[in-house]
Amino acid sequence: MILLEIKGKTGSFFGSVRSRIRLVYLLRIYLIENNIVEYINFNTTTMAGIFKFTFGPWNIHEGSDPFGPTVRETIEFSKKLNYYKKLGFEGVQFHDDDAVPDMNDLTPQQIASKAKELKKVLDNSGLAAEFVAPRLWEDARTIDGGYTSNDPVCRKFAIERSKRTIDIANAVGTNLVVLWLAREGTYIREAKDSVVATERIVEAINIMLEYDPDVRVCIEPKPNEPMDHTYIPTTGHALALGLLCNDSKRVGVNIESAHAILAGLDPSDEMGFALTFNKLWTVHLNDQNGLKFDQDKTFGSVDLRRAFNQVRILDKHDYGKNGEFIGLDVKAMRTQKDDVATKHLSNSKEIFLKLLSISRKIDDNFIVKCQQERDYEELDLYIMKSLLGE
Ligand SMILES: [Mn+2]
Repeated sequence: MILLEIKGKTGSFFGSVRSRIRLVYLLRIYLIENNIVEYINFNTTTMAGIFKFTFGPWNIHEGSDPFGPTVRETIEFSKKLNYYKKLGFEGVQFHDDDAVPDMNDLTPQQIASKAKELKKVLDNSGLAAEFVAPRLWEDARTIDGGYTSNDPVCRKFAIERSKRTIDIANAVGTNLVVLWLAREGTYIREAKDSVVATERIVEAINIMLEYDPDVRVCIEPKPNEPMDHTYIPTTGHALALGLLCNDSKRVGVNIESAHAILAGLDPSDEMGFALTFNKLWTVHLNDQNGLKFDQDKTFGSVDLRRAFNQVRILDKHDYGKNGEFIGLDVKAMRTQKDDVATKHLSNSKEIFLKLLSISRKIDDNFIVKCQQERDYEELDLYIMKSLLGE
C-alpha cells in the first residue's frame, strides 16, 4: 500500500537510480508523517552525490576587463593542462576554439583531425573532456546574435559552427554540448521579434539534435550581459524551450550560480527544479556579489550559506551518479599576481568539499523535527551554527 502511494508520487521518474533513492526518501517521509514510525535515522540514507571537478581553460586568464588591458602573462593551453591534475581536477570544459584554435580557417576534416590530436593529449594527461561549447559571441558575424540574428547569413554561420562544435565533442570523447546563448537577445525590445527569436533557437537546437543522434544539448541560462535582455534568462525558460525541441529528452541545462543570482533567483532552488526533471547535466559553480556584472567569484566567497545549499541539494539528490561533473566557472581577481593566479580554482574546490563535509554531518533528524514543529528559527540557528563549525 505504502509503496503504491509513493510510486504515484514519483511518477514517470520511477525506475532510475535517482528515483529509487528518491523513493526511499519519500518512504521515510511517508512513514513519519503518517505516524507509522516515530523515528527514522535519516543519516543512514544512501543519498550521496559523487563529485568530480572540471574547469575551462578560460578560467586561467590574463585579467583584462572592459576598462583595462591584460595584467598577467598568457599561459598557453598545453601548459594550462598541467595545472588540472595538480589542482585536483579530473576534466576540462572546452569552448570549440579552445579545443581547435582558429577553427574558422579550417575545413571540417581538419577540425576533426585537430580535435582527435587533442583527445590523445587529454588521454595522456588522464583528463576527460566534459563538454564543448560553441563560442559564437566573439565572431563579427554574431554581433547581433547567432541563432536569432536578423541576418540569414549570420544564422547559417552560427548553425554551421555549432555542427563543427559537435564534431569536436565527438572527437574529444563527449556527447555534451553547452549553449551559453550570449548574444541571443536584444539591446532594445524592437530589434527582434521574441516569438520568432524563440522559434529560431528551437530550430537551431533541432538541427544540432538531428545532426548527431547522440549529442545532448545543455542550455546555460543567463538573464543579461552582454545583452540588455536575453531570450533564455532562467532554468525554467531553458527547460520549457527544451520541450519544444524535436527530441526533448536530449536537451538539458547547465546552471551557473552567478547567472541565477543575476536573475534574482536562488541557485540551489534552480538546481532543485532542474534535478526534479532529471535535466541538471552540468553546473557552473561560482559566486556573485549582488546585481552587477557577471563576477565569476570563487565559489562560496560571497555567501557561504547560499553555496552550502547548492552543495547540499546536489548531494542529497545524487548529482554525479550518472557521470555529471561539478564544473566551475570562476575568475581570479585582477589584482592576483601570475604565480598565484590559479588559487581561485583550488579554493573553490576546497570550499565545496568543506561545505559537503558540513552538510553530511548535519543531523537530518533534527531538521525533520524542526520542520514538523514548524520551528524554522531553531532550524535557522542550527544551520548557522553548523556553518560556523559549532
Ligand atoms: Mn558559465
